[in-house]
Amino acid sequence: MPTALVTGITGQDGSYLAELLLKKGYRVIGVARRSSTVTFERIEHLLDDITIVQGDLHDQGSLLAFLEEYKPTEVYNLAAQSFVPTSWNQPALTGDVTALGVTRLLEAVRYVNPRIRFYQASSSEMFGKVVEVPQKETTPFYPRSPYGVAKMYGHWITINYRESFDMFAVSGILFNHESPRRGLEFVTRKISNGVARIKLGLAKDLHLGNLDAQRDWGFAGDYVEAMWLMLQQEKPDSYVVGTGETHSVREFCEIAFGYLDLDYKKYVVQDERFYRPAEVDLLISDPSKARAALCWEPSVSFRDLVTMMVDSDMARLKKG
Ligand code: NAP
Ligand code: F7E
Repeated sequence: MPTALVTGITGQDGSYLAELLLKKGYRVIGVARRSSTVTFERIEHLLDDITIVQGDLHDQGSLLAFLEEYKPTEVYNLAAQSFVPTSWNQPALTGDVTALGVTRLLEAVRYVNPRIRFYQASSSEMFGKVVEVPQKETTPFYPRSPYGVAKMYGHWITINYRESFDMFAVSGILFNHESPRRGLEFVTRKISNGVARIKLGLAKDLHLGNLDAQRDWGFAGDYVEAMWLMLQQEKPDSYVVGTGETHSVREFCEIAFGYLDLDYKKYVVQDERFYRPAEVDLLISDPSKARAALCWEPSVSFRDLVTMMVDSDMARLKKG
């Protein structure tokens, strides 16, 4: 039975990846940081089948200890301070976890067993103020937030360890991916939850920032399959993963509200508090390399993603 270790197991992607790995017959070791409240909401249904170890990307010793104890053959580094606006409020923490944390984990892998296959969760936020449309593996980066800058460091240190130490270190440059398990502060889930609350009479309006920002949004369940595929290739590499389509926040609102027979213009309030000091206006992927090399295809359309998220929030709120 192969063993995979996943950091960020309590996050959106960690939960889908754990499900996928279990289905494929892996023993799954999930790294969770200590917290005074329970953070296992997304993986509660998996707790009998996975092993949770306490660790933190700030803490080198904890990373070494669980690699030595569980001897994984694959390590997926999904842990990060991943919310872009927080990265302006806590830029040093974001750099420490999202950038330097990658080095700590790579170092631990190098010392314990450099043959371990390593996945780094890189991000389309690195493209930022895009210099090429659509964006592919060779597109130069121009990050627009401390988060984007930190992810660039993580991306390059992964490539550097691949080249310096001949490690199987892979960087997946994933475009936005969403699901009913997305954190409530990200715009897609904020909208699906917001519209459901309005429909059920629990809220009167929804305050959002820039409605014109465009993103290449896919379904998270599809994207964890791409992560796994990257670690099954003959050689380590970097891959862009996205749908190749882009949609605005406004379009997301139109579909989400329209699906519940509401007109978003009557409920959405544009609120300066949710604008960013520097915006990423347009992201759209060219995922040709991943499609050809990994035979990876997204399975959920934009419209189905929006309605899936609205349905899920409606059902959850109705249950109380
Ligand atoms: P998420 O839901 O925010 O999950 C982040 C995970 O990191 C959580 O499990 C969190 O634990 C953990 N974490 C935070 N700080 C940590 C620390 N110091 N030590 C150990 N664990 C820590 O993010 P996601 O959407 O699943 O994304 C997974 C990864 O992909 C992240 O690295 C993200 O930056 C990257 N990414 C995401 C997207 C996307 O669209 N979702 C696109 C490209 C790249 P707690 O539960 O304790 O907070
Ligand atoms: O914002 C606009 C906002 O916070 C998307 C992370 O997973 O994907 C995510 O980062 C867009 C931005 O995601 C609100 O200005 C408008 O243009 O959902 P988001 P993000 O910043 O794209 C990348 C790939 C990652 O790697 C990150 O970890 O929506 N927007 N109004 C808003 N955004 C939020 N959050 N809230 C609003 O009210």
